[in-house]
Amino acid sequence: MKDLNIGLIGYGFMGRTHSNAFLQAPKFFDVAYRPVLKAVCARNPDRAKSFAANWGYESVEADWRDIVARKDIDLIDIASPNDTHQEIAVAAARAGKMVMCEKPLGRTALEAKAMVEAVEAAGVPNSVWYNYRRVPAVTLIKQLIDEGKLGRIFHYRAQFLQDWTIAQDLPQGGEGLWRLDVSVAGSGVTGDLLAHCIDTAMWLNGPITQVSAMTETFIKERKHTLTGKVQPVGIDDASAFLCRFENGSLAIFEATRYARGHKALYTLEINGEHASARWDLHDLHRLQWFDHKDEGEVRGWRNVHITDGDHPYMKHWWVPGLQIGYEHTFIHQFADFLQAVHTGKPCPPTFRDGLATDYVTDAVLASAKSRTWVDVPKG
Ligand code: SOE
Repeated sequence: MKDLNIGLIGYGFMGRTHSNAFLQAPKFFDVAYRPVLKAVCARNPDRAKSFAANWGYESVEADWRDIVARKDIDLIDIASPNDTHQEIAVAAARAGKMVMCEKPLGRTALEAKAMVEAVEAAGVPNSVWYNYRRVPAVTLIKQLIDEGKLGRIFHYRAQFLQDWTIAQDLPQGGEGLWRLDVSVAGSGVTGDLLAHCIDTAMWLNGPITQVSAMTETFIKERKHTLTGKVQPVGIDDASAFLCRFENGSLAIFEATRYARGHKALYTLEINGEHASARWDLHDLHRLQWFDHKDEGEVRGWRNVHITDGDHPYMKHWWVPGLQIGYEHTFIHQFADFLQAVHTGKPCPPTFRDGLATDYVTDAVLASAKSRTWVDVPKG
């Protein structure tokens, strides 16, 4: 089996989910490559060293340019804050490396476009970690739609609700809180949470053509961790939009970090002519399914436990009835990525798919600002 040498940039929450995927994928899936955790790069050398020791990275680099320049690295994985994505991805592609990147691809579609051009010009495998596509129940919804089980689609709705930024005295910026600093994150919940909902939605239901949005920043000033000064908050704390899909269906999306009591409640529902499907991240191994063809007497919403061997990805795990969780979505994506590299096929969501999502998030922010409907540019 050939080695596939990985250089990881960033060691936060996402660095951990990705590292776990690199280690687990070959243990559960038949893959053509042996992932080798060659190097990790991060700003804090002591933390980088202990991260490397914990996950089994062979070496530590202080500057991402040194990892990109290394001849013994095949894949650059970007798990660092959003403001670093473009520069690293473009340099990695130019150096002929495969590139995987945390979502959102760029802080703006303009950044994402440069990244798409770089990977496509270099012809290197690429993928964006929109992991929720690979929850087995969500993958199953995609299969059911593709099989025509829902028929014509009328509605799509999605929410991603959190409550971790309600405290007035929570600072912005720095490690762990860069998501609150607009210069680093690019936007607030639009790029962080709605982007997930949009990626899944366009995968399931096709392109979004027009949006009408509203956003709000509830806490206008926060102390900045790096400067120690109280500074204006530039991110959107809450974001909601209506939209139209190319297939004629209508949708409503909402994301917030101010929904007291909700920690990471991603829900989606799609309503078709014949059937409807619903999914909830807090119960991620279940598909809620309504089929109008069922006999009237027993017709109703079914709650299907997606743990059987014939459900997507599940034959690779335990035995029917035993469920899997959040971390497995990353393992699935990495196993699919290795298979795609082996067969020379793309591993969606590719950077081009990530750009399509960034076009929508840009349009959402533009619409909220202008208080008008905004057309989404075609990829
Ligand atoms: C934010 O809290 C966050 O960690 C996102 O950045 C992730 O993408 C999402 O999956 C969970 O929430």
